[in-house]
Amino acid sequence: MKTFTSIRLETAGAVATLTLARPDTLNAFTDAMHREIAEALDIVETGGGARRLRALLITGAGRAFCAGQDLAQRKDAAGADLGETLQRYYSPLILRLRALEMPVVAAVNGVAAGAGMSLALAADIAIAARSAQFIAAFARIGLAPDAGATWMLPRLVGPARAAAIAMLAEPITADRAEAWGLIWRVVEDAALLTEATAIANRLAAAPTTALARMKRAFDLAHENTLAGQLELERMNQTELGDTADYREGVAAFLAKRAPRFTGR
Ligand code: T3D
Repeated sequence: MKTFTSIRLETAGAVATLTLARPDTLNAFTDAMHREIAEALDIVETGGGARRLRALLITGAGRAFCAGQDLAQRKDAAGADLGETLQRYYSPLILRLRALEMPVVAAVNGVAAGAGMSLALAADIAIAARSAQFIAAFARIGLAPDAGATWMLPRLVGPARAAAIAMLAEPITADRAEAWGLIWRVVEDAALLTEATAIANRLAAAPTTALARMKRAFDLAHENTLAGQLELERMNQTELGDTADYREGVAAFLAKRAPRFTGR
């Protein structure tokens, strides 16, 4: 597996783990880190060579998940067009994760601030250590949420909470994030990686194409009419009904045994 400087990419079985690894800056995003993440996603998307990857786990090294944009890179940014960085790095990253044909799990090991919070929310399943916090830090520095946060926040927690989370930019505890539906689950700090890896392994053994169609259907549901969504569901089942995993699922049910899905 390729070696990077600001991230790590490891694979175990069908699970790829991408670790943001700039712990001295709480894993803040630099342009170089973005480029490495893009390279890592190239590897993940193509299945990592001979071994076919079927789930992606994202976490952070050290005490944080990710503190968003590296502000040291913005010291002399007066007048700079920040929209360019969004266009070049953040927006493609979020779109790639949402379009990835496998489930994405975020293991939020510590603070997730700014675009770091957006990254966690872009996962299909986010689980957090009890000590983790979510901070929409953008307003603290005069920005509005980005990297998909304005799209994800109201959908996850409703408009009233989304507005307060973004405008007050207060830390949201992991417990509150779970209670509000921002994330799937909170676990004890020491159990985070074990639990997240177990979820990723479970997803990697699931019918991958069906999971990929689910994530697309859930995303499109926000803009579709009911009739449009019914049509999308029809197209999904047309495709999925012709997969080896569907045949295996039905055969396993009838034989009263556990299914062995291959992702095909
Ligand atoms: O610019 C564009 O391209 C537009 C896109 C924007 C996307 C965004 O993400 S905007 C939001 C950027 N992020 C922030 O505003 C968060 C900044 N960080 C913080 O507010 C705090 O660090 C935290 C609340 C996340 C954590 O606080 P705390 O007290 O636990 O840690 P700390 O002491 O503040 O940070 C520890 C170290 O990490 C410290 O370095 P030092 O003093 O030990 O050398 C700190 O400077 C560094 N660090 C933390 N966040 C960042 C950072 N360095 C660079 N950039 C950061 N974002």
